[in-house]
Amino acid sequence: MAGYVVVGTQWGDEGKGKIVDVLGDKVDYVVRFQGGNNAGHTVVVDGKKHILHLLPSGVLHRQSKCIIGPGVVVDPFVFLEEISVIEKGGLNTDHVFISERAHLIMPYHIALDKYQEEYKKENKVGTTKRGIGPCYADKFQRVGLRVGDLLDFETFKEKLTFTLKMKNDEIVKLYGGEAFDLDKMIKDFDDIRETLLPRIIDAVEEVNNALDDDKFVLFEGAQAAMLDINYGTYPYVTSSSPTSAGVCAGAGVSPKKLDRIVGVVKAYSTRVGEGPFVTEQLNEDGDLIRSNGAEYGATTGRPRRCGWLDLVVVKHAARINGLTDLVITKVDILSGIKEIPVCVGYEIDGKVYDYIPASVEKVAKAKPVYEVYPGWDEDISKIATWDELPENCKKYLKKIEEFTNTRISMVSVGPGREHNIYVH
Ligand code: 2SA
Ligand code: GDP
Ligand code: MG
Repeated sequence: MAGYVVVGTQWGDEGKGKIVDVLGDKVDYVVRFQGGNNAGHTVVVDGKKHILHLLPSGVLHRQSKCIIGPGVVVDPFVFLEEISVIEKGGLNTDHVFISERAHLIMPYHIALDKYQEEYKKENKVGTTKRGIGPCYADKFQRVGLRVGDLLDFETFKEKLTFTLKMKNDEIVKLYGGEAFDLDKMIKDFDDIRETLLPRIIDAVEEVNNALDDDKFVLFEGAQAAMLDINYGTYPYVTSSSPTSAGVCAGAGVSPKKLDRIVGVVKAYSTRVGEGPFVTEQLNEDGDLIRSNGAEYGATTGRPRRCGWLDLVVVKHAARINGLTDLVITKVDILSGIKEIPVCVGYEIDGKVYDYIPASVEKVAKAKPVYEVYPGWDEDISKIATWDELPENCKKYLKKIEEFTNTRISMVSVGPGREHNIYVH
């Protein structure tokens, strides 16, 4: 039995998609457990770029079963669109399934995401506007519709009739928006229902049986620790738990079944959306990282905010996830930078913290305490072994291991499947 978890340790976009794909030729199952099509996971195969939003990044490997798990929120129209793009690219998608328990992102969730962001004005979160927050809110308010409801369309219609009235009231009365038409929505779902039905499964049974049968199951996180609803910079977070604990809740598996918990760390920091970002570089250093690293949102195209590596953040992620391994990505992007600062503490009102305070107001006031590392000039993107890496690059990586007390098992030096250095 092997249960592996791959999670983001910063604010997302660390390269989780690439890492899942690299492991993908060995795994039997790839399971998403939280989030939805807010994710943008980029996989580059033979120079061709695939951006996955809802489908697990294992989808390009025919042998692994890909499961959209119970804790995911599913926009069924986006799902079918993504399936169609993959199939048009000549790949098969018969191995992709959705949990009965996953919640449906409905058209009114997408509308509400937009209305709520506009209403909040300067307090907006900077969401991807894919309906994620409103869908999770309905789940917890216990008025959500689930993928499994589509199996019995009469019940689906009854539930939708009740919920849509409630949602239309909010849209019209609070936001002055236009009400959604019930009959049209029923027809739109009826049109796609038959196509979806063969893919709807009891994922809790399937995944637990697979683990019991000694299969290799990879749980693919979306977003990251600092966007976690409980442990991120609340309220500038997403609405789910992108951590190893989220795997247990969102895939229905015991923590005892998780053998390795791999945290993906980008060699510098980026953030999309609002919220504090202690090492942000609003200057030519930040611009250089953005252009060299092509740091633009894989879902929305938004320019990502860029800054130096924040080890206080990565240590927080190591702790709350119980990371067993680190994978460091985009180390190649730092080549040519003369001196590379690394944040090892937060100074807040005269006190130095080596952990993330709970209060977002405190984090917003934090001044980074930096250690500066000498850079390297060499292009490292063709390097295949640890020994060949420039000495200064090794020192930089060793600092990450030492500060987080977690071993590095892989270093990624380019976007392709072949750009990896295996360390242990
Ligand atoms: P949401 O839409 O409710 O989940 O937004 C809440 C916050 O979570 C952030 N978030 C993300 N941050 C980084 N990457 C994400 N995926 C895309 C990508 C983002 C994009 O791969 O680049 O294209 O803009 C992602 N998804 C959610 C979001 O920015 C809010 O701060
Ligand atoms: P994810 O959301 O964590 O899967 O990450 P994204 O796909 O949103 O963003 C990561 C970007 O960096 C993608 O364009 C990847 O192709 C690219 N990438 C991943 N690893 C590396 C690497 O080691 N070096 C370089 N240069 N690019 C990488
Ligand atoms: Mg991404």
